[in-house]
Amino acid sequence: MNFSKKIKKVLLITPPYHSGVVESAGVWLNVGFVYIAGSLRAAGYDPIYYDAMSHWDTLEVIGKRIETEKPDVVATTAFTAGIVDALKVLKLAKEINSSIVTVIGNVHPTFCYEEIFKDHYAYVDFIVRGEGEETLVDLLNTINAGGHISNVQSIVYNDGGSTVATPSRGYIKDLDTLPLAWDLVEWPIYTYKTMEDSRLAIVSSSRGCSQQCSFCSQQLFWKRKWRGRSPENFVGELEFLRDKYGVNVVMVSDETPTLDRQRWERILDMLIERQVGTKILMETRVDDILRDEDIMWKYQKAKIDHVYLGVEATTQETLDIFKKDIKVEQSKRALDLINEYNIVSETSFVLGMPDDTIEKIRETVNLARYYNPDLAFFLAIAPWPYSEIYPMLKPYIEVWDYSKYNLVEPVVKPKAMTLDEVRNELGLASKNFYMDKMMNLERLSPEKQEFMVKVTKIISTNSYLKEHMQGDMPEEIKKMLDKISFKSKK
Ligand code: B12
Ligand code: SF4
Repeated sequence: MNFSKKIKKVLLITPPYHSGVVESAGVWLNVGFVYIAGSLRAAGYDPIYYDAMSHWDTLEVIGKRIETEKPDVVATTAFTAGIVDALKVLKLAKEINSSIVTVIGNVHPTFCYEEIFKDHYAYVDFIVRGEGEETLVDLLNTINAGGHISNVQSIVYNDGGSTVATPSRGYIKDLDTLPLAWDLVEWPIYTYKTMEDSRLAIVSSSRGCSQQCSFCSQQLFWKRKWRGRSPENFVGELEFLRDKYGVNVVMVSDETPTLDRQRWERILDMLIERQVGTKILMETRVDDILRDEDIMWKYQKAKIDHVYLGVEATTQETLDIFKKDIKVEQSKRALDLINEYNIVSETSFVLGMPDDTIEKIRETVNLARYYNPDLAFFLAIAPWPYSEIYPMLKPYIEVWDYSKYNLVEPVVKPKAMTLDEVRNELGLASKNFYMDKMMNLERLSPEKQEFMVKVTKIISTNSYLKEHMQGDMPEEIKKMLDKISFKSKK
């Protein structure tokens, strides 16, 4: 491989991929790129953070930006559903200027690098596997020094027709040492739609997950290892973002921020003592919430606003297939606890498994009502090709286009259902769940009532969601929404 010019400018581009659903709730930044840009800059490079996804930019617009910026490197990122569009970005970069070095990272390329090089080697120079900060800097330094790229750990490249994967590097030991390029973020676009005057950030307090859910990628990506930032470092960052950029709501990107109880409690204490005031949206595990029953009041006082628990299934049989190490009753209790403290409770149910039937799915929806989260997401199982459950799902896959592997579109055909039937049932599940919520609004606290009305309005006005929920909300719900919003304006 021969790279003639010195690398300085690195254009980090998020792929123009949209699954529509989460994006209706807010505009979300890419914290992975904020980390990568921070490390590149500390090593003397000139990174540009370009969130084409959040701008809803087309390939044409992206092309113009590449032409204007004239970068030495174009780098992008892809989980499985985003890989098709991410590869289009790299192809475009090479078409504009074949001397641009192209790089891709994140979970899908980390595992599916052979497939990528088999079909797309003409425009993908490097894949970075695993954590990107040290590897990308090492790669670019090696190219600039004219060194042997085979000495760079955790990369994959094409060498005269064969794919070379170098040995994996260890994980970054101290996450507190990583610089973040927050100043490169275009802050005004990032908002959370259910909150007025919001400025939304995504912040990472830890990396990794110690569980082994068979459908999930994260346990494999982090090899079931977990590392946390110190409470001082993390809480300090929330204060910095609040004071410098006006961030008043953050999503914590962690798989399990609560894993180390001592660290987590210290974070809560600091958030309370220092009156940080930033609203926090987070996910965690059922067992950690049960463990924390005695300090749930601290969650509330620390302004934890939403807790998402991956319940995933309502029968013990499916929980066992998913290797979800929880019991049905534990999930119910954990959601009750979150509700007791007036925190918005969210959960998801993964449906469309090979043995699912219309009756079974409807039963799940009834059980979802019994669980009583404020928000429930009825997801279509996505057969990520590197997941543990993949061999079991493979015979039932009917759609091979990765861009549909987004938990929204059904791609696995149950034995006794068509894909259209699964799509229909998922839509009905959401519609019925939220209608039920609206009919029983008075059971919720005033804060939650207001929140649910805003959410239902987003659902009923978003054309993409409307389509997925099998048509419009009934007239009585629409009238009710108008009436309630009139009341809350007064
Ligand atoms: C934040 C987040 C989002 C944000 C994304 C914001 C954005 N602008 O990117 C939002 C809310 C929009 C989102 C949406 C979706 N998401 Co999401 N999301 C996450 C979440 C919670 C955190 C990701 C994160 O920020 N991690 C922290 C950073 C520091 O780590 P990182 O991103 O992995 O980056 C590091 C490395 O991967 C690597 N790296 C990554 N990219 C690159 C690129 C280069 C060049 C290099 C060198 C290195 C590198 O270096 C980084 C630093 O070390 C994860 C779950 C989780 N806990 O990780 C799910 C997750 C990534 N999402 C997932 C999915 C499925 C989706 C949706 C399809 C869901 C849906 N149906 O709507 C959508 C699709 C997006 C869309 N546009 O429609 C799945 C992907 C599964 C898979 N294996 O494919 C995950 C893993 C959740 C899960 N457990 O299933 N998501
Ligand atoms: S679903 Fe959640 S708990 Fe399970 S492996 Fe993935 S990130 Fe971990």
